[in-house]
Amino acid sequence: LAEVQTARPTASADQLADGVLRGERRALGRLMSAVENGRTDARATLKRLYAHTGRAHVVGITGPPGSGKSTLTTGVAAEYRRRERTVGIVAVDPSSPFTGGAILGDRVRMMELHGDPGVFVRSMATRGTLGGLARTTTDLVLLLAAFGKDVVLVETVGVGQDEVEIAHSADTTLVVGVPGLGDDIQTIKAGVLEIADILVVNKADLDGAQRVVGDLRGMVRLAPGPLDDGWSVPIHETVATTDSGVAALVDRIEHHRAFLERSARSHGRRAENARRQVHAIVQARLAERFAEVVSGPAWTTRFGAVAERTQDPYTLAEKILASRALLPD
Ligand SMILES: Nc1nc2c(ncn2[C@@H]2O[C@H](COP(=O)(O)OP(=O)(O)O)[C@@H](O)[C@H]2O)c(=O)[nH]1
Ligand SMILES: [Mg+2]
Repeated sequence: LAEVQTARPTASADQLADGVLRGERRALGRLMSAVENGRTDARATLKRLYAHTGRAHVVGITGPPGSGKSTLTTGVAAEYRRRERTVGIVAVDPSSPFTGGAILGDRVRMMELHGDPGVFVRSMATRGTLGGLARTTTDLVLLLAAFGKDVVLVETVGVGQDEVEIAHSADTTLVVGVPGLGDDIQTIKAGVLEIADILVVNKADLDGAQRVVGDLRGMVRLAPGPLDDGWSVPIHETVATTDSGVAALVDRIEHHRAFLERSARSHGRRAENARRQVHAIVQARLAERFAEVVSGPAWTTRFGAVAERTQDPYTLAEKILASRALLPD
């Protein structure tokens, strides 16, 4: 009986995994919640599903708040649907129309996607998810890929460390700029060239769009794109609200995908992304283990000794490492 009971969680994880592979939306939703809640039993399922996740093309869409990322994401998704490709969307944006921040016009368009069985939308309203934003997002993307989506769009805000990490796990990353950012162009500048495969100037209907295009063109000329792999980063103008330039943007994404497939370096790029991913997992697990290991009054005393300079932090850290206490049970 004991054996049966310990086997049970694994069985249900397997059932959920099978459900996802069969395309059951309910199983997918349940697993996504488990991942978002940082449930460790979701790991077993992710392990099983990983082998089934290589087919989807993952497109990251990032940029400052209000630049039109959600509108653009909707347009890109709709265009992919017209091309008979299925789409998953992960929106990591607290003010996203996907999470209720939309003006009416956007909502209506969004609802069209919601009624389409070829589209699955998941939004994460909070940045403070257990297990870290980038990890959680990457796992949600993985689930949508296992679910069989041809394309997975990931909307994130800004170009902070999390976005850079998410971009590294995407196949194609769009960085969205808009006119009227002023000095913000400097802010995106720092991270942009490291992660952008395609630079999008949205709101091309507004004054100043040409200046942004010019600025970006100057920046791109000064620095090579990610990995310096022979891809020259295009600058693409769109008006997401009217879908102007959106079909051509999808053409460019497909062009980048084809580039990756034929480029000898794409293998290296994927391996490098895998290395980053394993690094992130090891870091997260070590942090978890560390927190478990150093709890309790004995440790309070040890840290107190470091604070009072009767013990140095290096020796204490080395003792922890040497004790192998950080290794999983
Ligand atoms: N004029 C103009 N407005 C746009 C365009 N794209 C989006 N918007 C508007 O910009 C606002 C923010 O859009 P949203 O997609 O929520 O931006 P996000 O915060 O980057 O996701 C909304 O009011 C959109 O209707 C565009 O190309 N031109
Ligand atoms: Mg948004």
